[in-house]
Amino acid sequence: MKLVIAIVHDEDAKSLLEDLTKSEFRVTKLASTGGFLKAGNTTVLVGVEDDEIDRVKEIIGENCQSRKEMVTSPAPVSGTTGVFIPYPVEVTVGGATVFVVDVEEYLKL
Ligand code: 2BA
Repeated sequence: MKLVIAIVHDEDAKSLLEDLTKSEFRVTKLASTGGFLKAGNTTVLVGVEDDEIDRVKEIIGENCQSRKEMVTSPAPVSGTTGVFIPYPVEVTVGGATVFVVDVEEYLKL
């Protein structure tokens, strides 16, 4: 058995959860925050049998788009003043960041 951990954009989470549950996967949604943008994102946990992994990855791919986001980064005004001004930098986020890990035990107690 595997655990799929997918970090996705908040806007993609609703349709992703709908499609996963429609396909009878069991899903947990966690509210999370990206360390770089410090903005909210969604982490989705899916416990699946090994032969279902490809279908889960497919559903994630179908629902998650990449997006351009702006982040403000400080830059020195000059090398010697020590004064920094913020300037916008564009980063590409996602579609989805996906980890697949082995599950040692799956228990319902
Ligand atoms: P954030 O950490 O907020 O990162 C948002 C986007 O900023 C990243 O998109 C990437 O394009 C850029 N970025 C992140 N760290 C950077 C850095 N040190 N220098 C330059 N650019 C950087 P994605 O790579 O698609 O990641 C989206 C979200 O997935 C991340 O949000 C984070 O919450 C998660 N994530 C990505 N890779 C991860 C990893 N190896 N471990 C844990 N979480 C990860």
